[in-house]
Amino acid sequence: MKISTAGESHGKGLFGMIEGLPAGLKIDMDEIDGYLALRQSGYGRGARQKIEHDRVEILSGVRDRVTLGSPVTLAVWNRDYENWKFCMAPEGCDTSARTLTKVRPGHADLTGLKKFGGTDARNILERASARETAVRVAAGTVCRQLLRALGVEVSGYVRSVGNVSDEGEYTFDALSGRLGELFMMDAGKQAEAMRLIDACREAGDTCGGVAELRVRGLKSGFGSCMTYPEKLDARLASALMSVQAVKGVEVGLGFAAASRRGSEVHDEIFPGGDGGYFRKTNRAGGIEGGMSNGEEIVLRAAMKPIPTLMRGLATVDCVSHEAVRAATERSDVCAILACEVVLESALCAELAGVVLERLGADRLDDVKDRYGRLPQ
Ligand code: EPS
Repeated sequence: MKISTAGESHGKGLFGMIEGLPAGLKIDMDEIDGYLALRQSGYGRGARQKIEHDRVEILSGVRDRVTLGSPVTLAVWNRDYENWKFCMAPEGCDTSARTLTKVRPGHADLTGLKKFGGTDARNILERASARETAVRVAAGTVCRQLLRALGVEVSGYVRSVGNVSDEGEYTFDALSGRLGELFMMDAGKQAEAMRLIDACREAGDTCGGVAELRVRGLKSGFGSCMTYPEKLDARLASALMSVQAVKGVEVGLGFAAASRRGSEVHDEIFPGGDGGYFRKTNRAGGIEGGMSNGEEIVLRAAMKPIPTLMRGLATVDCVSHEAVRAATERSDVCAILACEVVLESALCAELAGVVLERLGADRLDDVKDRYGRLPQ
């Protein structure tokens, strides 16, 4: 399975193509729209989300809500394009309008200009913007539906916002109780996090956070210890790191494992009654030797603060070469909830690819049959 996306933040829309989905998968478009709406929500978001009401349109690969086995093309149209087509239209427009030359530290602006040429960072930021993640969520939700057909579920929550951190441990079932404003689990912590976001907004600043992702129901043996590119942890970390603003990924105990002794890290194995095995702990986060071991997969991803600060950091205007304050486009103060939704989607997409590589991808019934015959 291969997924590619296209589209600019203020262009006509965002587009995605999924190749290699099996025929026979029922597509729930309401669920896709539901995740698109979730991606737009969360405490600390900016004015753009009041303009957009993201919905998916399926352009190919699906007939009467069931996949055909042909490439599935998805579109999420930008309502804001109406306000931008004078300077964004592919058919011809005024490219001297809405230029961005006061490049933002931490954004793709300056490095993108060095790489692709020119002095208008609009040409860079339009694609680098996290607006692209709308169609990633649409494609990821299709993949979520494929995984669900096999009994594999993906969920997650927000563990921290800035320096407000929840050190609790939660069961997979408990995650359905994540709180609406920031997807945190603890109401007290979430109230504290909201106060932090308010303080950042007042100071013209931004803040990031950490999301925890979980996968339940994935059988053992996905990924491989035999070659580097097949290692499941490497593949999932790569998928999560590809999400805008993500700066770190942990699997299971992650960095904390390095400061503990082996006896406090590895999950001891016990004989199960039916000739199987069981563990009392899951510090490995469900992956050993680059393969799923049948336990829940546990991943964490750290999002940096968004680089568009309303107070503008020190920078250089790339036309005048004078020291200035960075451009201040409208901006989110904190988008950790949106990032969590995108991370779940990126995880669903990568996992669906891993599963189909092992089980084939012509007909969903065959995929289900083969999955059902695998050991736990
Ligand atoms: C985003 C849309 C963008 C930004 C944000 C995410 O809309 P606009 O640029 O029109 O305000 O709000 O993008 C960025 C964080 C960024 O750095 O570009 C969205 O839909 O998620």
